[in-house]
Amino acid sequence: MPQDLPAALVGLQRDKVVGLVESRIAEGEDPRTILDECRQGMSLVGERFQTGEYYLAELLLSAEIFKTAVALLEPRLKQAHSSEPAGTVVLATMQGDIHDLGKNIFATLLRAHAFEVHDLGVNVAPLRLVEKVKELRPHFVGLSALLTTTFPSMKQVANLLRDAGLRDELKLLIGGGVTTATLKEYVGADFQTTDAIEGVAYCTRTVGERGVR
Ligand code: B12
Repeated sequence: MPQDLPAALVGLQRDKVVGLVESRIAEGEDPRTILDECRQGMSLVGERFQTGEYYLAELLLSAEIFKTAVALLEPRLKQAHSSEPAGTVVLATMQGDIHDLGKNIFATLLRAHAFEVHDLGVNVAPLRLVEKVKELRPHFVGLSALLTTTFPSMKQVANLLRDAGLRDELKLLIGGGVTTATLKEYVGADFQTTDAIEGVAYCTRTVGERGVR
């Protein structure tokens, strides 16, 4: 049986989700734990969608409730750390994919850690992304994916970066619910995660300990 918060989210009970998030913040609970439970709720929504119990309308509603919860959590997530070393990050959700809740959380947390984030948005073509990398020369490129159909585009980005001679001067991160260690190998990325906080920790570690370049 799911915990209260994931259960309220999969039950699409907006008021209950808001109430639980607010009371747990007030009790001083780690915002990352609360965020993780919201994400579990979204996975349950996905399962119901897959089995045909939920339709697109429910996916959309769950996304709205999730956004409300994140808006409540954001000020607390930002407070977590503040004076880490900064770098530049180009972020995008890949071509054909419009999921952006996870990418936006990653962007928010990076900014909270003093990183300069250039978020290119959703449905971004590999060529457009690489043009932006040529222009900005970031320390990190982060690709977000929630659809398995985007995997070839991710690999294409890695290949285009290599062909342009840019691959060795940056770290390539991939993230999002469908990404795995196997995908990391296929793409040739430096880092993979389904947890934005781990992604931020990788960036701060890489910049702080030995520099990216
Ligand atoms: C909400 C949702 C939607 C919303 C998206 C709203 C939005 N603005 O993003 C809407 C309704 C638009 C939607 C549409 C569709 N969806 Co949808 N959706 C979901 C759902 C329920 C939740 C996704 C989510 O936001 N999770 C919460 C976030 C916070 O988690 P996250 O993305 O993993 O992000 C975290 C980390 O991964 C990390 N992170 C994310 N990106 C990055 C990037 C980097 C670099 C790093 C370091 C970290 C990082 O940070 C976050 C916090 O830790 C999932 C179910 C699931 N299991 O995920 C299905 C799901 C992703 N959708 C699915 C499908 C099929 C669709 C549709 C094709 C449905 C349709 N028939 O039209 C369309 C696709 C439209 C398109 N072209 O993109 C499938 C994908 C199947 C697959 N394997 O490819 C899923 C898995 C549902 C399912 N089980 O069938 N969807």
